[in-house]
Amino acid sequence: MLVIIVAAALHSGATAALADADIGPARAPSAVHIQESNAIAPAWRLPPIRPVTRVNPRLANYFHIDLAEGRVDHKERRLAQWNVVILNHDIVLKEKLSLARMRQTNPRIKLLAWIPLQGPNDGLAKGVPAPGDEDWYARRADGTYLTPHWGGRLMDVCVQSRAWLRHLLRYVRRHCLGAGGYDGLMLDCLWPAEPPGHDANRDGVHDARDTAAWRESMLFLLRRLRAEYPGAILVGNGGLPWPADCPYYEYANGCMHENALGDQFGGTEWRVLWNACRTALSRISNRPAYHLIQADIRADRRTQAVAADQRALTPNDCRRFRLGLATALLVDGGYFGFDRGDCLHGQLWWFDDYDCDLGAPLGASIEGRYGPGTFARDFERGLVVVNPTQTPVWVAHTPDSSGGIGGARASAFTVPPRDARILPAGLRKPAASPGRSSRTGRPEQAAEPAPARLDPRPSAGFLPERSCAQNSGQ
Ligand SMILES: [Ca+2]
Repeated sequence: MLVIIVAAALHSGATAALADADIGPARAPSAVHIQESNAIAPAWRLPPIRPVTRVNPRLANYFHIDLAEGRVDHKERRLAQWNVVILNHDIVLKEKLSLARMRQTNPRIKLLAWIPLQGPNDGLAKGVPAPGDEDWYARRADGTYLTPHWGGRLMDVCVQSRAWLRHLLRYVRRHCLGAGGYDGLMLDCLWPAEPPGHDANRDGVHDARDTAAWRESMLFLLRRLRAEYPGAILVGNGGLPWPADCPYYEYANGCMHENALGDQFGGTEWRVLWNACRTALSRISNRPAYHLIQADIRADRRTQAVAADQRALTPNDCRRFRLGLATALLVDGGYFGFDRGDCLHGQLWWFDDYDCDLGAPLGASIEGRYGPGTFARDFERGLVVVNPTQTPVWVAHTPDSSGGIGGARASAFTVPPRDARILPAGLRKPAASPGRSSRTGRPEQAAEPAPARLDPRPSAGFLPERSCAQNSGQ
């Protein structure tokens, strides 16, 4: 059981791709193609400890693994710099972390308990039967156990009248969602379907009835949680976001897109990120939406072993960072995180880009202002431009023009292909005329305002030339 506990604690995330090919040891570092000569000195640093007043960007920290780099001073105040923090309750107990102290630093913070559906952490392990005829582990049709790439065994969410999920509900009630506890849960491995080969209904064959049984068990969990905790934030992680027809959306606040723009879960293209984001947000109604865009350094065929020791970001890491961060800013309900990735989520990586408070959005995102296929969004104190196309986009300094960036005292700049820029500025006010409606973002969002005048006061935030890829020695 100890092995299982340790392995589960090391598990970060979720993937529906649980084929046996994924279960073997990590590839040797020699297989990784990283242009180290292009690597840029760290780019990240420890976050500040000051009270949080930032409105945008909205940030999420998937902080559930206890790593040496995460054992820092003022840990609560540093973690509180993110808007959403996902915490492993084992670590909270072990380090005596105070949720109240985090809320003192950031009164609007949302703290979610990490609930690993596929592998108990220490607290959840108590009371789980050992392997045997009466266990709660997932099996194939031939009776053999299913093993995930993080080790241990997968859990069966159906067997014995959903004994594992009932156990989990008792844990949540007792340790997570009581008074003074977490604001909600991040249900890891909340997959839309059973892992490949799992005989979920234990009838000796693997077929569509197993998918139905799996989903119904997950819906049982979600319905119970929503009924008992109507105001709780319930977010699930299925690796890639849930598909549009997934019934979980009815009860959840949203889902995570793990390894966004990375190559581990198959979502390298921006269009995958954008479509999934819009789909997920369109399915959330009657409660606050949380779509967690969790980008990381698992890209360019970088293995987990290499990601664990990475000390710098490559230009491509920085590009994906900017693209993910800016994309999250295009929508309401988008939250951005950036770390080492699957099985390594536990960083306090802070970037200059996070220090610029853009304020509130002045409207929905706008498609095409800076060229076909581009997206932009105006904020009280800045402008976001996303260029997912294959050609550079020129954003000109055009004072008082009808389609430009108002009176910003900034240099004109280029947004390279498949990249993004955020231009901070002084306080902007919405113009009186409503402008045309946006074709992007959430459908209920306000119409695009006419371009607003920018206060010429210089900003201390990150100008395009100071964004991630250009930083060094931070
Ligand atoms: Ca079956």
